Amino acid sequence: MLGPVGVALVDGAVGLAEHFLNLIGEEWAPARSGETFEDRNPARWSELVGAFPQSGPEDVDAAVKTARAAYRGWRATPPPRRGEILLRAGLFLEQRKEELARTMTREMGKVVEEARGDVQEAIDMAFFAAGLGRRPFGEAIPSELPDKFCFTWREPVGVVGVITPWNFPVAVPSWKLFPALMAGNAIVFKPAEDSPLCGQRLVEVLLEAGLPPGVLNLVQGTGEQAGAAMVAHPDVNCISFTGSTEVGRQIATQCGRSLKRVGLELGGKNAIVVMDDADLELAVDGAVWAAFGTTGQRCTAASRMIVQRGVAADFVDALKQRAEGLRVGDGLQEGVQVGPIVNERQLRRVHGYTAVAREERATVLTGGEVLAEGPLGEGWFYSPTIFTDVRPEMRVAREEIFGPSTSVLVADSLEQALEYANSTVYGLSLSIYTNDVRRAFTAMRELEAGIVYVNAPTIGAEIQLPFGGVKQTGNGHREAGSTAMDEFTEWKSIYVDYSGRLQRAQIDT
Ligand code: UN1
Repeated sequence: MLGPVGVALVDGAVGLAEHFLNLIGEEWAPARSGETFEDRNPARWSELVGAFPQSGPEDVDAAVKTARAAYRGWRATPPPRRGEILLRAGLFLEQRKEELARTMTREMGKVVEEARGDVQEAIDMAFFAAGLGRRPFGEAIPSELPDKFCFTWREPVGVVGVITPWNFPVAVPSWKLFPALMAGNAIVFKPAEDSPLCGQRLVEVLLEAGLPPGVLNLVQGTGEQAGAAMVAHPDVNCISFTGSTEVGRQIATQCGRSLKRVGLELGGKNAIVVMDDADLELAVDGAVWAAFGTTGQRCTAASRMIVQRGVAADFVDALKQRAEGLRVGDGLQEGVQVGPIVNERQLRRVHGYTAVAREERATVLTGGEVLAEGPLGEGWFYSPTIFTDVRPEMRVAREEIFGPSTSVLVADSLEQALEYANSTVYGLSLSIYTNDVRRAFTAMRELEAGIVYVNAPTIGAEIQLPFGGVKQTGNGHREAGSTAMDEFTEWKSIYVDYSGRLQRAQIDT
């Protein structure tokens, strides 16, 4: 039995939990149904973070109507003014970085140092998005005809439904909320049910920074109820979703029927390629960080190591030693490097893949165990796990695990390593360690991914570059960077003819 002790006891004390609310316009309100769900600390499941509204279609409908009403005014607000609000939000986030990071660790488990990084990513995004308000919103383009002026302009899409995951509970929402707001959209925001408090804190910061009421509405709940209601709502113009490929596919199917715009950031099966000329110590450092950092719960996590045969044994030995030396525990404790898995379902899923690895006759070199001794028994912990003797066709080499488990594949050449790297349906982040400039540039060209790293691991994207993937990692959108507003804007092309006569394009010269 995986269940930690003490849950039943504390379940009895639910009435003592702090109750949080939705935000619809200016009003903080419970779900219409009155139902709630619990948010618990994955490192100590008996610890209740709070109870949150279990929202349904009625709550979503109220939020969408409110957003629609606020939209006109916000859309008419000059972009530099919108930017000033985002700038202030970034400054507030800076002030509250520590507090928010600790809330994050309690709520979803990542070690506090990484939680600080998560908040920092949102701060960076706030400052970046704020600056966009004073950057061009379009282009002046010459006309083929005299006395005719042409330009383009970005317009908001309207009401945007933002559905975000728990693994980057402040950073990922910031990639969506800040550019969508900068673009002049109104928003209904549903944070993941495993990180509702981080979502609420982010909303509070934006309100304090001066965002007019109604422009950003918060609806807590599950994907099945609140999320689905947003996707189905006829007056939501765009859905921006980060999560699993499976759910993304369902959302895209539904949005396709009504031709609703949809931006998807989905799964990954990222790999680090290590060539025999690489700096092996550097590669092992990168591998440990990308495979086990954030307990492997990143869409950019490296869950495959593709190592050239000549260095495979040394690499694997070093990786095993490092994995076994990692300190697993409560992310708020000093020195802990690997926090818990977010919830029991995910822990079972991760452990399930160890069984799959065994069935497929891979070797479980280290780890592969639910950790339940002493205080670890109070939460959802898993040992850093390495599978060896893995072939590219095995499920553990193809499917996203989203936990601290990584597979080592051995390749004979650069060509084979790149083929293995590209052999999944995903294409988010791929990396190569080599000191050979020819190999590096060949890899940059051939790797099928939205993000490629050379001599750095698969994690560590910075917000001023586009973020997103190819193949089934998404549907072509990129967040952040120069593309930040693309998902949330429509282009308008405007032609002004001041010649005073009819001028026919393509005909009159
Ligand atoms: C994610 O895993 O959803 O590059 C985002 C990185 C982070 C973002 C990860 N900056 O790993």
